[in-house]
Amino acid sequence: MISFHNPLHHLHAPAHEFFRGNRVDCFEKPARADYVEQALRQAGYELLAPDTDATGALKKVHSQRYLDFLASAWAQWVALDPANTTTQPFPSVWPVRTLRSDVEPANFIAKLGLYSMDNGTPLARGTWEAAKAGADAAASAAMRIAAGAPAAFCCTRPPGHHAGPDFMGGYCFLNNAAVAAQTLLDQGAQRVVVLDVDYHHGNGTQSIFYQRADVLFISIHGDPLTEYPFYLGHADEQGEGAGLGFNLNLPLPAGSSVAKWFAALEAACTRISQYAPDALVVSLGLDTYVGDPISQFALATEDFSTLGRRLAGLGLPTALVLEGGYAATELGANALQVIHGFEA
Ligand code: Q9C
Ligand code: ZN
Repeated sequence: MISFHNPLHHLHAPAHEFFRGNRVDCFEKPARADYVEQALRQAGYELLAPDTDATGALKKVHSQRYLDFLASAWAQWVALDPANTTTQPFPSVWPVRTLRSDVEPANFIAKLGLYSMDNGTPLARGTWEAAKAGADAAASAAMRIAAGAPAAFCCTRPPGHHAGPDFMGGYCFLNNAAVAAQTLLDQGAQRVVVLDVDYHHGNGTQSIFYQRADVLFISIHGDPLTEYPFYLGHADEQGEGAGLGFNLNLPLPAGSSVAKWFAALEAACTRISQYAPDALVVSLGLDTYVGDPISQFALATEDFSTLGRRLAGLGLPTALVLEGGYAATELGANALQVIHGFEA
């Protein structure tokens, strides 16, 4: 399978995040992508550098003011105090119900809150450069399948599926899967499916495409009543306006069995075939793994091969985009199983 990597992912290396009130080492760390790249290279895959500029697609899935903020955020942070180069900004105030989000404040931390859904998405010196190169990698994978390749894999971090039209969240800044889907549409696809199999609901992707019929979004995830992102991902969210009927959420209780998970995958595949899309983008979160430190499903490494085989069975040009997965040392083996299963 054609595979792209993000040669700049190391530039996004925040030192800590918040977990239950404490500052802890980041779960979403550079070693994650390193392990995946290493596993792929050992198995004989070449990792290509991005060859497509995602800027055009980014402007269609994110607001300009959000993109402008993200590109300049680190410089704004350091401008407040030169000593800020050795620390990270975190938001502390958000425009929740009744507060205005149409006026961008001048205060940097207030801007950071405006463009964030949580305080769990640390922004660091090279975040923009890394996230942009990741979006380029996702666009590059989409371009290959648009040009006739049966499948392409995009190994990147930071992940993307929690990033919405104008906000970051859940370790995500730019929505790589949305960029891939938009790129396919821009290359002539009429209908694209984004299937999100990350443990966490892909709220950003859902929100980006919620009113559109040209992208069917389907997500299998831990029930948001108890799992992040909490405020989206319920079964009654079916899309709105022209997008009504083009959003399918399949939440499962935390701790659900592997059999339950694959039953949900079958329901997703049935809907995908009915939609008859031109292409498929998979938000490939591997945090459904039994050993994941922050998630509660139970897939074993061999189950990822079954997933890959089932996805291939849809018979669609497919771009696989890495999302979450925090059992870093096993991430390479798990990603490789999906690819091997797909190619079997
Ligand atoms: N601080 C993805 O898998 N909070 N994001 C977890 C630990 C957010 C996961 C609690 C989890 C977001 C792409
Ligand atoms: Zn996740």
